[in-house]
Amino acid sequence: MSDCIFCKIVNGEIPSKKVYEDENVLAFYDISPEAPVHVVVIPKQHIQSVNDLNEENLEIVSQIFKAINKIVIELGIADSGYRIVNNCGKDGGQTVNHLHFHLLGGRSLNWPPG
Ligand code: IU
Repeated sequence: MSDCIFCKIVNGEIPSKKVYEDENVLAFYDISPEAPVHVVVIPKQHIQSVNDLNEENLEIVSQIFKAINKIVIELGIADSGYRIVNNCGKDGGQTVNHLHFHLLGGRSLNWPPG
């Protein structure tokens, strides 16, 4: 999608600090980190939100979680623990309409979120 900021990050129009990349998945450091480790993990394909997952594209979620498994080891938070967050839609706090998972760690996280 030409006006999607995360699509622009995928195609290199907007720079990002990449943490992980494969054919279908990209992970980069969040520009406004909420924890010592705050990575955004996205499909390269434009999918607006969890609401838009379907039989055709659902495999990407498995690929994203496989990537997260590698990233948490690489960043040294696999054993201490971390949180994966997806915000969906307006009330869910989604501000960028390209499916993404926040990976947060590096400190003890509070629960419940606001
Ligand atoms: P949200 O779940 O849609 O609210 O998360 C969007 C995240 O994307 C948010 O944490 C932003 O700080 C982050 N982000 C970014 O890392 N780089 C950008 O250019 C933009 C947003 I715009």
